[in-house]
Amino acid sequence: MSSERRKDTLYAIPQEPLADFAFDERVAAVFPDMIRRSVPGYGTLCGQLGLIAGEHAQANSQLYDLGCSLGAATLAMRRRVSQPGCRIIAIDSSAAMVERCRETIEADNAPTPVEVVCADIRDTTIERASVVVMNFTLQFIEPAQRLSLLRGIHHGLLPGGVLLLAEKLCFTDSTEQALLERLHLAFKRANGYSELEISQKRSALERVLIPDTLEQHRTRLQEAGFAQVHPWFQSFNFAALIACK
Ligand code: GEK
Repeated sequence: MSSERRKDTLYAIPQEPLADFAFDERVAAVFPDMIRRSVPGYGTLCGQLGLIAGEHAQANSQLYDLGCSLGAATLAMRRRVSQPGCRIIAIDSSAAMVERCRETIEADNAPTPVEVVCADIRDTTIERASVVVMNFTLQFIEPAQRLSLLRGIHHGLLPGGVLLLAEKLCFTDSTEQALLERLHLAFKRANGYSELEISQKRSALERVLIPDTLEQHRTRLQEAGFAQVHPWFQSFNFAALIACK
């Protein structure tokens, strides 16, 4: 069965001990279903991201998808980029994701060339970039390493280049945190996840996915050199920003 149709039941039965969440073969096999049922607004966000990339792509430049997973953002960009001489570089450190991503990209016939690379984005040099996408990936990077990663991205962007950053957020205001977290839980329940699945996934992610507040993102992006930072989308506790060089 293709990964497009496989249901995420990874946390449906009790797991003891419960291992930290990892982007392994089991996750890659159910990833489209997992992300669609877990991240509110994901489909809308990917579509609009393609449109924004199309608006900012510069002729003869590179577009990056950092933490590409199965290439949803890469495909969204590829379908919208019409400028000549563009190339998309999709990078992920999970071999299981990269293998499936390559198959998806090969099956797509939009003309912009795509290179899918298995690498750690912390070791990647960004060059001649007009658009860099980091869709729900910075949250998996050690917090102490986030600023230097963003500095590298800023350095590799051309004048007028943009970083499209999407992340799960946390909030300093406890009422806002409680409300948006409750709505996210309701979203997962409405998408068929059981209480056991929700609580086991949450525990597995606890040490792996560390969210920041919108203010932390803004401050860090400015410190990395970005001249302007604008939120352009939010669904519950998930948001997308555009940071302009
Ligand atoms: C999407 N952007 O569908 N280097 C490279 N890849 C990494 C690293 C790293 N250091 N750390 C994590 N990853 C995608 C969704 S998922 C988000 C991105 C989620 C990769 C990891 O292997 C995984 O594929 C991806 O970042 C995060 O729009 O599952 O919530």
